[in-house]
Amino acid sequence: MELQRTLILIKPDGVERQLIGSIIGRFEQRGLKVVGLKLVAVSDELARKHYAVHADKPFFGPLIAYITSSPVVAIVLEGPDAILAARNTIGATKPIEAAMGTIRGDYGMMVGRNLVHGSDSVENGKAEIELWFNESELVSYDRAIDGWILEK
Ligand code: DAT
Ligand code: MG
Repeated sequence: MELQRTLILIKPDGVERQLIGSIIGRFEQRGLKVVGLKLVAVSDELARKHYAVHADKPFFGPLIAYITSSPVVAIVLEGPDAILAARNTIGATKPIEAAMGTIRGDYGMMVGRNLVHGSDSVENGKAEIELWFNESELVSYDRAIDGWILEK
């Protein structure tokens, strides 16, 4: 197992439906550590950069409108195989197809309102974390001592 970081977004529907605590709780209960956390009013520019790989898809316009429609919670999670652990906690892209017990399976119905984003690879995770966070906004967790490394 590899210690990884992943970028999680609680999208506008999750924030509007007051599911922030429930959603973060799912990740915490699994054992993933929060090493970055903030509420962000997403600019059109940030949204377009984040979803650049989908720029030529028919759903790109609505996707950008959705992600900029109210604040999102941006989170960096760390843990063993964090990318896969988080993706499996989130569930399939289409909530209708997501397994019960996953965030999308338990809270959603529509692909355009699927509550959470999670990075899909280590490489994309690194790029997304760089896009959403400054280094100074992140902390490190030392599993050997089971404690935070705080730079003072
Ligand atoms: P995921 O968010 O599971 O990584 P993705 O990266 O393929 O899924 O797509 C990004 C977002 O775009 C997804 O969360 C919701 C939206 N989306 C994807 N496929 C869609 C579709 N067929 N119709 C409408 N929206 C879609
Ligand atoms: Mg994706």
